[in-house]
Amino acid sequence: MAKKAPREGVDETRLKVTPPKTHAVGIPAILSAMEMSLEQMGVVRTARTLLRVNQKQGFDCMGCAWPEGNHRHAAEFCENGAKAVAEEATLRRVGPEFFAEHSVASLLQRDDYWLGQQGRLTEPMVLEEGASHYTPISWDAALDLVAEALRDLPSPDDAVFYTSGRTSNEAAFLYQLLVRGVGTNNLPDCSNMCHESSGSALTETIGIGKGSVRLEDVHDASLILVAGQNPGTNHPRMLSALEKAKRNGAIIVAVNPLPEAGLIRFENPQTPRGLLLGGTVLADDFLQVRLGGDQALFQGLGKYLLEVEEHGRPVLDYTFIRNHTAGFDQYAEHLRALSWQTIVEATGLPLSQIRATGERLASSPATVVCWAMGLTQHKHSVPTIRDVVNVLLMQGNIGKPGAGVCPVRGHSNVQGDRTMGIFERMPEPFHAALDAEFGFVSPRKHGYDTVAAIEAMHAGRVRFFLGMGGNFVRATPDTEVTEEALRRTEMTVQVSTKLNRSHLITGRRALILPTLGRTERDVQAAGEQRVTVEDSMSSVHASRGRLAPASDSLLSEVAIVARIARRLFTGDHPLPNAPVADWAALEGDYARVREHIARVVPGFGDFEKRIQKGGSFLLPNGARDGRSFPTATGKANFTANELWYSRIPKGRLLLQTLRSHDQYNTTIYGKDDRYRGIRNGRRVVLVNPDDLVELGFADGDLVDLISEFDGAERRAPAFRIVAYPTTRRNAAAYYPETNVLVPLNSFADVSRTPTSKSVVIRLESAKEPAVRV
Ligand SMILES: Nc1nc2c(c(=O)[nH]1)N[C@H]1C(S)=C(S)[C@@H](COP(=O)(O)OP(=O)(O)OC[C@H]3O[C@@H](n4cnc5c(=O)[nH]c(N)nc54)[C@H](O)[C@@H]3O)O[C@H]1N2
Ligand SMILES: Nc1nc2c(c(=O)[nH]1)N[C@H]1C(S)=C(S)[C@@H](COP(=O)(O)OP(=O)(O)OC[C@H]3O[C@@H](n4cnc5c(=O)[nH]c(N)nc54)[C@H](O)[C@@H]3O)O[C@H]1N2
Ligand SMILES: [Mo]
Repeated sequence: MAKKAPREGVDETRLKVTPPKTHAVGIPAILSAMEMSLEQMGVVRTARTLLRVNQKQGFDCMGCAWPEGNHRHAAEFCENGAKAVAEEATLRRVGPEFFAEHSVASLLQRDDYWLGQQGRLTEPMVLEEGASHYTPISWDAALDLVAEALRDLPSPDDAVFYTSGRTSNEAAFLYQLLVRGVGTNNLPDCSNMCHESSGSALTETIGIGKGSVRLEDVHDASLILVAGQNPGTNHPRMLSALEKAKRNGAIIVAVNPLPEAGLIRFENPQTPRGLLLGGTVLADDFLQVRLGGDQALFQGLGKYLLEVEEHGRPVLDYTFIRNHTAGFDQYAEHLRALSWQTIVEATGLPLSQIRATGERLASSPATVVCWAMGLTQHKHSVPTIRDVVNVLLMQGNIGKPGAGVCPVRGHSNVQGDRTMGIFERMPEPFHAALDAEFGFVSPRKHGYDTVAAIEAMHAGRVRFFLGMGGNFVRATPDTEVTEEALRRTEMTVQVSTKLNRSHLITGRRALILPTLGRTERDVQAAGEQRVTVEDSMSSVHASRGRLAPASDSLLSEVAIVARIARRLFTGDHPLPNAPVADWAALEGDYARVREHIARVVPGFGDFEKRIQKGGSFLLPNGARDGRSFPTATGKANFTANELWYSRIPKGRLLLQTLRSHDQYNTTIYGKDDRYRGIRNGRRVVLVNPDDLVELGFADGDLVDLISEFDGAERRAPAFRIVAYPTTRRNAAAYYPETNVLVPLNSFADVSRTPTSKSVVIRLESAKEPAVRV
């Protein structure tokens, strides 16, 4: 039942399918996590590690960005959090002997799962031009190479600096300073592929690109809509908050093309009740919407509220609308002109169900809407999220207890990284404060986001790429194009904890710089260090690892950045316009970094004091704290958004690319997806049984997936069909295997997030038999 973590690959020809589960967590989850933890870490390390997850003096779990709350359970346990920890705290090692044994070419034959299972990186490694193998290199020599490459750039904009969302505030702050000191804003990050659409829509409408709720608001809400999110797998601790809300009387409505287990029933491992009695039924209603039908749904909900109001039953909060918002009349006009028939067609939902949900809203005094990738990765994601905001604004559901917008972030510090300046177009006040603090002039020209960075690399306009964490080549769309893009650079550098494919698809020269993970002790000149992170609800707290580092040769991310900066900005030949900082002191004592942050980033006054003894603090949020909305109009903005939805051509399906229960983004823990009943394989495509009949295929058939966009075809070979209760004409398959199908030039309007949840595909009988990797 529970899965192991073998070193070898999995033979996917032995794939098994059983009916999907109707509930989440419970005993199987604990067993699964414990088994993987014991395999990877052994008994003592498992106990020591899992007891420290999300405790006030412990480390922040890397599993997700869901907040911890003030009252912590003895083991703030979550299966997938435990797996994320085991993946990092593993006792397996990838050292120089490993690289001597395996050529890059042979490693390229392995899949993401196998690569990740080999263990932690231990030494800096270099891949010289034309070499077949990585070889060891000293830290000094490696960092000299990086500095030389950056000094030699014809223009600072010829370098790209990626960030993934595990990087701490301290490392991220120094990193963006380094990059801006080099002279560019080319700071693409994982957020570009993730919640960028949320940030774009929320900044325009409520004046801050973050959520407006605290954890207590979720507990106290009367109605919670969970749209485009699979918390049972990706934010398991959120289920506890939903359960609590439920006990307080909340109604929960799930909006999803898939009947996801966690939303249907939840067995809370923290309470005996959850383990013994079969758990809580979480979702009162399940709206099985079409992919990309959410904009229509929210416009429909707005239309319902408006109609009720206009029939004489007061459901809108006109005091709020008058005092705090702009644009209501145009929005109402737009809703009146919209036909119910269009809404029904676009959502695929019965009118009665939309109206019943409208009625739930009408009678709710406080509503929260939560969402994740199901809303952010479509062409019309930004207008979709604006329409979520519209509905909440109608009833004054922003900036009052138990109500608000709740974009649920993914990576544990992705929100903090953005607060620290990891963004290709930070607002002017940030630049001004940075310049004043460090006595230089940071560049104002906007940099590349992820899509632009790949395009520029592909066009041969980028010489240097550095990845601060993450797995750029697997996380990004259009795998073949992206791989070619990276190969066209002069040098690729990856600061990483674990081996992944981004170490294998390289520029002419490549470096692996192994770094400390969150679970590990970080000792510097001034002693043991803490770092800080910001969760999905803008709460900042410290994180401190306790385990012995995976190897004596690891440097922290802070140290790596500081040492590159010293080489570039100090000594006999500093780069012109260098930021002025005592880099050695910053490396030696992260409290010194926090002093700078406190002076540059609003809301971090008294930073050091506020994170003492496990303390946390909320960053200011005008929308949440005082219904003040720093937008262009000075008010919260209603927006009238043209309704858009996918028209799927005949004989085609719309594919969403999503996560299984056994992965963390591009890190594959195993090849099972327990809740969806899939074992022993990932190359599956979930299709509605009626569509299979129509298309002339059957469960178990092996097919190629072919995406069609702008006249170009992309093929992902050999996927096994699984008949699955997804919405008609909507298919699902796992990322990253299907990234090859996501076109680079298909991205969301405004936010430019790749449309990973809406790829038009057709199925063809497989040309080749199943691949064994
Ligand atoms: N264990 C684990 N935890 C994780 C991660 C992980 O990979 N593994 N990743 C982390 C990261 S970076 C992120 S961003 C989050 C991701 O968290 P999620 O967003 O939950 O992740 P996905 O698997 O992409 O799931 C998308 C969900 O939206 C639904 N969906 C897809 N399209 C639509 C649509 O058009 N409308 C609606 N209403 N629903 C739709 C899908 O059926 C699915 O349930 O999780 C974070 N936490
Ligand atoms: N098709 C499709 N594509 C997607 C998505 C999708 O739903 N569909 N989702 C998108 C989303 S939401 C996201 S967030 C991105 C994720 O994109 P990334 O953040 O780039 O990918 P991860 O898989 O999280 O990165 C894993 C790697 O990070 C490194 N790592 C782990 N911990 C640390 C650390 O503490 N420090 C450092 N330096 N390195 C570390 C390890 O080497 C590991 O191999 O993918 C996006 N791509
Ligand atoms: Mo994400």
